[in-house]
Amino acid sequence: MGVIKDRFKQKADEVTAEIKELISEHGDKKIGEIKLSQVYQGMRGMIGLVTETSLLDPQEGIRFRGYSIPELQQKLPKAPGGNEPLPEGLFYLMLVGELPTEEDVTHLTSVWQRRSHVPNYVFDTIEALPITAHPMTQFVIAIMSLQTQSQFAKLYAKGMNKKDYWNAAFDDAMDLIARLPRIAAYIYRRKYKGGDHIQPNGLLDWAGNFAHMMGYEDEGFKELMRLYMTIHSDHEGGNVSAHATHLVGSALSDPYLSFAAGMNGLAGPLHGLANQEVIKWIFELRERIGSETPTKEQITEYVKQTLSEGKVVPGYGHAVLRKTDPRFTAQMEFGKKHMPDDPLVNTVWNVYHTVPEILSNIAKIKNPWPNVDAHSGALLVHYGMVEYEFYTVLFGVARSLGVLASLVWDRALGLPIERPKSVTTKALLKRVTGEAEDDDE
Ligand code: HAX
Repeated sequence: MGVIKDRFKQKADEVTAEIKELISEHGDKKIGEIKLSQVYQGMRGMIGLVTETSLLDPQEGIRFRGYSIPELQQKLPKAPGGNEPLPEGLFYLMLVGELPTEEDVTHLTSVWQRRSHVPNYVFDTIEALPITAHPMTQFVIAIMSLQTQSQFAKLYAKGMNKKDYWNAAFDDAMDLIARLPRIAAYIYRRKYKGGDHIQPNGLLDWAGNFAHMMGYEDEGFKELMRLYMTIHSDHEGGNVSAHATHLVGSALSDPYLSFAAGMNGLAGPLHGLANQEVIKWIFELRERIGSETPTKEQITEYVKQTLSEGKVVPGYGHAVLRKTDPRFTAQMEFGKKHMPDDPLVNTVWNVYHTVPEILSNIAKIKNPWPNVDAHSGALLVHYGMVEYEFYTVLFGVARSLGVLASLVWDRALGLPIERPKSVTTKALLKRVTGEAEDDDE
């Protein structure tokens, strides 16, 4: 067994014992009540699943295994000469539950390098799609074609003992994470750079190599990718991409099938696709006013028009957060350090100084503050990545770190198939009024 796998197994055994004891001592205790409105409103606030890798506080934002983003920036190993955390370190932290050493991170980089070979038929599958296909469609289909490599599926077909599920899930997760940057970079170069592909550089870290394969050699862009991959990796378990991965995995669908399900969810405009929508929305504003530097008044008018057309203001609002997303703040800090005078980045900041006041005056909107997607695109454009339809693929590569670490935990903890109870409106009515209905639900 590899070093990381060994450490994971030891930790998983400890946590399994803790959970067994917790359930046996406190299994009958109530941890909350469910209101009828929550049943209709996307189960908001309902505690219904366990995710060990990160926890989201509405006021403070995300903590990964207890660490905030600024803490991660301080404590996780960095690339030589760099300031941003290496995503390898965050993956180790989420998986093993402890901060990694420099050596652990170097080891993980080389493990992923070793596992990163993508079979040619995956590229052929991508090539079979029209070039106009959305990058997220190409990404999901490529992941599905790679599913033929699943160890979990092969071993299950042979008759795997349930005690070994975690082991096969672990190997699939590592292989998939190692290969995703190559696939994503291939899609980028195919769609936007005339199919002029770039071979991996075996000396670079996971995110640095990803930047290189997409054709971005600027050290600033590599640092951005390290930060980007870290802050987009996980946001506890209830968001659509994490929950979809977990849900599909609970049927013992292998990690490739489960992750593809999560990516289909990430491709929705209320979730990960919001990052492309933000830049599209700002580009449209610039085009409309014929200027790269919209004033506060022009932004106000544009926001009001967006709302009057029954559309959402992309990058603003959140199902759980009630303050500015610390992932937005981390990107703003990056912008202040590397590109304080960039006009698009400044527009993002002006939007930030304009939108919350307008949204706060709309009673139904629970959170007027920016989320992660409000900022990311402007940083990418600064380095020349203007093809905003590709942005959600970057998010998807990053998200693999959290949801796949969680999926390995799911199998190690022996979590069962997920199957909440659904009811009809008539059944609910009967439950709350006590009145029997004539026709059964
Ligand atoms: N602009 C306009 N209206 C908004 C809004 C926004 N930014 N945010 C919320 N609202 C509206 C909702 O559409 C909803 O209206 P209806 O009742 O008419 O349907 C109402 O306000 C109540 O919504 P809420 O309770 O405040 O928010 P939800 O938990 O239902 O939804 C969303 C959270 C993130 C989906 C929502 O804020 C939104 O659509 N934001 C814009 C899209 C976006 O940025 N998504 C990315 C979120 C972060 C993420 O997942 N990144 O990947």
